[in-house]
Amino acid sequence: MARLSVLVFGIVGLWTQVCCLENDKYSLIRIYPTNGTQVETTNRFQDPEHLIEVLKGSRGINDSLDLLVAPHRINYARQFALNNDLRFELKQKEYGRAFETVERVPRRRVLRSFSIYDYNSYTAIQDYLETVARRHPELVTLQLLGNSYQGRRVKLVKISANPNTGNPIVFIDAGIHAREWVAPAMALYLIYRLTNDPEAKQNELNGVDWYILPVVNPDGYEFTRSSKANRLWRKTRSKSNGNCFGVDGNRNYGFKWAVSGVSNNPCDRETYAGPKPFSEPETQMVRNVMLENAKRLKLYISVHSYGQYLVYPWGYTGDFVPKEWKKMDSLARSVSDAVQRAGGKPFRVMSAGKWYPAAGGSDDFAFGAVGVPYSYTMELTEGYEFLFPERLLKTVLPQFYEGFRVFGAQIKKEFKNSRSPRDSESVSSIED
Ligand code: 0X9
Ligand code: ZN
Repeated sequence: MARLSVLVFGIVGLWTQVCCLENDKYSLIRIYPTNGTQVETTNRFQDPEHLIEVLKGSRGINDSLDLLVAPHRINYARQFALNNDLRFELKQKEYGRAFETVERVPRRRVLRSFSIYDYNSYTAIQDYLETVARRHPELVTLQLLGNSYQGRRVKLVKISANPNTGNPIVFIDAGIHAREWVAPAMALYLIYRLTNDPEAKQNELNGVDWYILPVVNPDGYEFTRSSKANRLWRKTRSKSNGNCFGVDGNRNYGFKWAVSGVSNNPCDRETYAGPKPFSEPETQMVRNVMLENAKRLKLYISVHSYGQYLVYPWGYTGDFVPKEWKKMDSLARSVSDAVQRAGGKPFRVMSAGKWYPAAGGSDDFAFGAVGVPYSYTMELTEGYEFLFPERLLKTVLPQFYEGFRVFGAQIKKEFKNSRSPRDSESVSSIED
């Protein structure tokens, strides 16, 4: 009998760990810290009964801790807020149902053809990239970077009107965080416009090469598509010693690794930094692109969601900014203005660490270790969190594109034909 009850409780425990998001009856609760100590308190929150799932940690003062809570645990969460003098908000009852109202269920679209304004499967995305490369061989090359942890092939899209001139490079990646679907959608739209828009050849591609990696973390991306229960997964899918999965790719880069804003617990759903820097094949691939192109790489942008932020180094600390901060800040503000002129919402612009300090991000690595002069994390969309409605992609992607055009124009103005003698030597030796 004792053994049976252990078994039953074990199964129930396991069920609650893996299945809780499946339950449509769970509510979304938000808890708001209003000072630094409260931020730390909120981020220590844990439910001993495992009936509350932390969806998102607080990223700073007035940024909420988001919880998914079983109906009979709402009072536990409320009490936690009361005890710590935190604002409590029951944001949405039966949050699970929201998934179906804002996004179509992935399964239903298996047989549909690819659309740039849809959230597409990784396979459909790969097929699209191959098609683009076939249709525009004079502009596009695909470079196989390697395989993800689960063996998915990862390809870099290189768009260049003049691959041999040694143009400055803009490198954009997206989708390191699995649940942030709008980011890969943005990267694909960028590829679409740069290769289809006749104006792009005259402008964006004139003197600048664009390297785009639309889905850095395909295993995580496919996991979030596999069921409603997994929709809010953030990390990679590598397996650690215990029974826990994944590393936060944006805490895994080898610059000031793990000095702030990370978890050391592999079972933490959000910010586990990994067993060592660059433990993940996915972050290794991005690192390699940066290092191989270090000299020509002038702008790096990592696309994420949510909240409309455009932030620059340092991310690992909010105590100071690099001496070059003003240039990055003012370019970000011009980008934001362009998006606004196109009808979009403005970006909040600041250093990432002033927003909330978190080390091991790709933006800090690009700027601090590789020496890329302009480096950003771009957080897209406001108002829908991670479930940005597919039907709105048509509206926002073209607006954001106007921001990317401003980025490109600045890189062209500042770096076109400004190769150092060493740079031209290496270019001519390639041509030889
Ligand atoms: O925390 C992150 O990794 C990014 N936000 S997200 O909600 N998409 O997870 C922000 C990263 C900013 N950059 C650094 N802290 N280095
Ligand atoms: Zn992210």
